[in-house]
Amino acid sequence: MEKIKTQVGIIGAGPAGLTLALMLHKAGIESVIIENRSRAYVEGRVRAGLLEHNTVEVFDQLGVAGRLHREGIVHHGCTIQYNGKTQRIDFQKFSNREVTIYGQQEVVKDLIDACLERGIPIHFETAATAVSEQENSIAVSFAKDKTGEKNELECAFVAGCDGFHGISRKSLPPGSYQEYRIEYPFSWLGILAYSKPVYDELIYAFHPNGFALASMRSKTVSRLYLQVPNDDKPENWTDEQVWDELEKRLSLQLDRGEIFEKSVTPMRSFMIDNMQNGRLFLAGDAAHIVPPTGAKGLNLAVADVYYLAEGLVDFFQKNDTSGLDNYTQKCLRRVWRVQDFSNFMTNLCHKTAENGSFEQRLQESKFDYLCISEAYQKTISENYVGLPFDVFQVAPYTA
Ligand code: RFL
Ligand code: PHB
Repeated sequence: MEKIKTQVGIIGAGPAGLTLALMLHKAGIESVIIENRSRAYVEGRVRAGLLEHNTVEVFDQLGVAGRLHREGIVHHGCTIQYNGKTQRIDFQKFSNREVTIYGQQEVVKDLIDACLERGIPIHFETAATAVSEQENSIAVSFAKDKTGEKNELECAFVAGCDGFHGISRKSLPPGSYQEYRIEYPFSWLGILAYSKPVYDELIYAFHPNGFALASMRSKTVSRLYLQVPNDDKPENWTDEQVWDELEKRLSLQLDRGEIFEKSVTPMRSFMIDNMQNGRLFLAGDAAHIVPPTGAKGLNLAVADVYYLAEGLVDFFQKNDTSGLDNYTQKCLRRVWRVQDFSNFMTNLCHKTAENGSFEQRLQESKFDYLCISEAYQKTISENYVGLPFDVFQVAPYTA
């Protein structure tokens, strides 16, 4: 049996776990990351693409944003479209902040490189199997894939950054949290294609056939999504059908290049209202999922670990536990804001009701109001670019 000791054990080498490890390292705090997948798998997983201003600032402070600034694409607005009518949301005018398009795979590659360069150990293909609190420490049991041998990581604290399907949330005592969940009756069919984006900024489009989103990864790679039924599969769609439907819903003629990735993602809102038990702290998708319409999941994961790192640094440097004590409350304020915004964007842009129904007319009226009201545009803008971290420093209320 292998036994490793460190100050903070981190389960999961996604954006949350990797960013936390780098923040702690900057403050001289040791950590070890345990990741059940291989490095190639984690670096190849296709997911998010849009980074908030806050997230880029964090990566700048950690000294990992060199390639991001060279290859990322800065956007100062986006377009919301309803039945072909468009309204631009001007981030610069309303929020004086911007967003950056840079694939999550690239973020993860940069973070892994930085961790390994800085001597932060990452154990790939190693699954955490249990978390157990001891008298003055906490231990993560882990198994190396092929041997099945039981090993232990002993730490002062554990950060559960192991995503929605991880073990950390399941390690919280039953009854110590309330769960909130919406399963939407639709999914996203997402493609990556060698196709020149014919649009400068993202387009979120409602169409009577359903939602479509036009995003990008570079000047030669487009990322596009279509609303599809929940039981739909990538193999149900030929490339030609995908392009036809995208062009129809976006009211655009696209560059029909080679599609090299096609997958279906279910849409859900999920969260628990407690992100800590004793020495175990949850962060990122382990504690909450948002539908991707607001482009918030990765950004929220980075916000969680920003607060968690603050609390851990205060503990190790000043023996001050207040940041850790308030961790859940600080995170939840932001999580609820992001849940509301992601749900709002989802309902605004997707086909959720029959065309011509009362609900669809209300949706149309929201879009109509959006075109008239700068106040409404500002509300969308400030949520979309991300509210600053310090806005959520103090818990506003106790439920
Ligand atoms: P992750 O990225 O899921 O990482 C968790 C890691 O934990 C590992 N793991 C374990 N390791 C050891 N032992 C175990 N028992 C383990 N169980 C799991 C996993 O292998 C994995 O490596 O969670 P994290 O770090 O919290 O990051 C969250 C983000 O990945 C996620 O929220 C975003 O991808 C969501 N998202 C978007 N977020 C944005 O901010 N902007 C976007 O534009 C955006 N677009 C998207 C998205 C997600 C999408 N999909 C596919 C869900 C678009 C899509 C289509
Ligand atoms: C993406 O580029 O993958 C992306 C962008 C914005 C979203 C969701 C996904 O809202």
